[in-house]
Amino acid sequence: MTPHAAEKSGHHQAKTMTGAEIFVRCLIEEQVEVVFGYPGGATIGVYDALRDISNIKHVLTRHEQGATHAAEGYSKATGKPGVVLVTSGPGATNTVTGIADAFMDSIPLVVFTGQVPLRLIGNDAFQEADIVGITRAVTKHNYLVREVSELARIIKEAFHIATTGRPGPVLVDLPKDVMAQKAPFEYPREIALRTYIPVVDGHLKQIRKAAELINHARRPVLYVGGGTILSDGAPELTALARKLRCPVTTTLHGMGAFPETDPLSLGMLGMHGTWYSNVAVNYCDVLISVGARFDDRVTGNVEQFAPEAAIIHIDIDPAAISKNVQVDVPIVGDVKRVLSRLIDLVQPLDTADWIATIEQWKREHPLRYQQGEQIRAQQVIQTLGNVSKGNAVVVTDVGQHQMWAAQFFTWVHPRTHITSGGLGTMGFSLPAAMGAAFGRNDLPVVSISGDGGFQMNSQELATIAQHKLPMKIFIINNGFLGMVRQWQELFWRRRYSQVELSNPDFVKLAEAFGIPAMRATRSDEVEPAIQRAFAHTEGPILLEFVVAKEDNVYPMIPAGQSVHEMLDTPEPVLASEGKDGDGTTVILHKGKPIDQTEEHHVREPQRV
Ligand SMILES: Cc1ncc(C[n+]2csc(CCOP(=O)(O)OP(=O)(O)O)c2C)c(N)n1
Ligand SMILES: [Mg+2]
Repeated sequence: MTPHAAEKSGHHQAKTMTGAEIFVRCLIEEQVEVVFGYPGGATIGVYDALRDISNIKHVLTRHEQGATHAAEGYSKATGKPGVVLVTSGPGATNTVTGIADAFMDSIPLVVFTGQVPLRLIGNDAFQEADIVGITRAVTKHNYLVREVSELARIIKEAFHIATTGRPGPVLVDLPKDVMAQKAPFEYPREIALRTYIPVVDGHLKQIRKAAELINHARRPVLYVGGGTILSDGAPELTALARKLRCPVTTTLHGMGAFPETDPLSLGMLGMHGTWYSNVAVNYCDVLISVGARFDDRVTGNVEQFAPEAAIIHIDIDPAAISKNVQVDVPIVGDVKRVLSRLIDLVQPLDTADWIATIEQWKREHPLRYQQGEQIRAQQVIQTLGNVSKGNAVVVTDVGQHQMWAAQFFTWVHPRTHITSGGLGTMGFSLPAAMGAAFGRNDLPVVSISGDGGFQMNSQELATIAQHKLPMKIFIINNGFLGMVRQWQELFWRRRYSQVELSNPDFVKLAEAFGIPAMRATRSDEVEPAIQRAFAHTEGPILLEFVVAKEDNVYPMIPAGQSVHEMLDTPEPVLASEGKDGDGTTVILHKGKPIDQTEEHHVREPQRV
């Protein structure tokens, strides 16, 4: 039989069913386990078809934004695509922030939206929104299904496009009448997209060029982004760094790709990165960028970023190459595959001098904070790291607490750090952590929000309580939109404008949802509270930490500036963790104490 004839006869045998039934069958074919959604008039038929399906769990969130962020968290924690189903009009527009967030952070989502019947489209029908038009700029691709006979092919393509190449969100708009029409169902086995064929194997000539550069490096740095984790390339990256003896700095999304317990780790770079990672990038002679995109929060002033370095850039997305920073050796391909080839072509390097210089910088400029009776957010995060030993999925929101979490937790595993990096969406953490908790039960899931961001999606406490998800929900309450307050303090002469918050009683709020909750207000209450939260495994628990109101995140490279304008932590680096005159203690993070008699200036590395 010719393939064509086989297809034809297949169609003859295929069972005829409604669009709604086809939709459900397609999800089963894609092995979708969880759908986050919210029903409405335009999707009532689809929800009817979902009702009797037991192998797909539908999670009814309390807001469509919650559904989209939950799907993102689920995807980031598991590596599987996140699936969302909402109704037309407001249901669809409520997903836009989450879709834009997933687009910026390359998260594979397939978002299904209900739509008014085809003949009403463009008529300002009740609950009509042109969601395909609205989301064009924030989706990797989107579809309006016009014929029920196209539905299965479109769904197959949507999952393929979302999950391959540089991952991203794909939206499929489902008109109500199309979903009621009938067609024979057969799930396509092949994808035929002539204009979409991502390159996964890097060009061997380019990989050889990169190896040549690396083999002559004296001061190399690996600059590692989220693409490394998305490609499951963390083991290859770690092996490469150790073979080369090359220091590793990660972006906000790269954290977990390389264990921070390794002496080669420099922690995060960029605006709120460690002092020594930014200085190392400034002096490096070869910068190996792996699945990172030279975001402005990393580079600051691009003219002065890694000024002495030849730059190698490994990325699956050809559009990301030389977009922000001109690179010397681009390699388009999947990080995991490119690294596994590169590793055989490079030799161990003599980086002993370089590493000794960096060690000195680490001693002189560690991450640190001064601890008194009042709680500081840094203490909460560091204690969480110690109690969990890095064995937790930590989902942060946006603001100061997000940066402190990046700095003061010790990240060791890929897919344990989840945050909104590209879009910077307040309100992300609670629903994203909820999604992660639906996908993972091997590790505890911790949501950390500021008092501002928590209130943006706190309605999801109801979903969390309903499903008794064993989540630990932390609120870092500083009574301020802290990050904006910090900028107003530092760059707007402390003219505070609309940054002070009058908050509800978060403990009572949690209790109203049936979630046990505790408040800590003194530094000696932090560890016991976190211990208690980790001992509580039956359902969710919420902890509110009342922290210093006006505290700043350091180091800081002001926006658009360079490493030369970096503000280090103003607090002293003491020789030991002793009590200071004012009853406070200086606590270092991942840094060894130094002898205070040493001079404090940037030691320039020897150039060879
Ligand atoms: C949806 C949204 N609106 C506004 C902002 C701008 N913004 C960035 S950080 C921040 C303050 C966050 O305050 P909070 O949640 O209390 O966290 P904190 O900085 O105090 O830790 C604001 C308003 C944003 N990132 N997202
Ligand atoms: Mg706050």
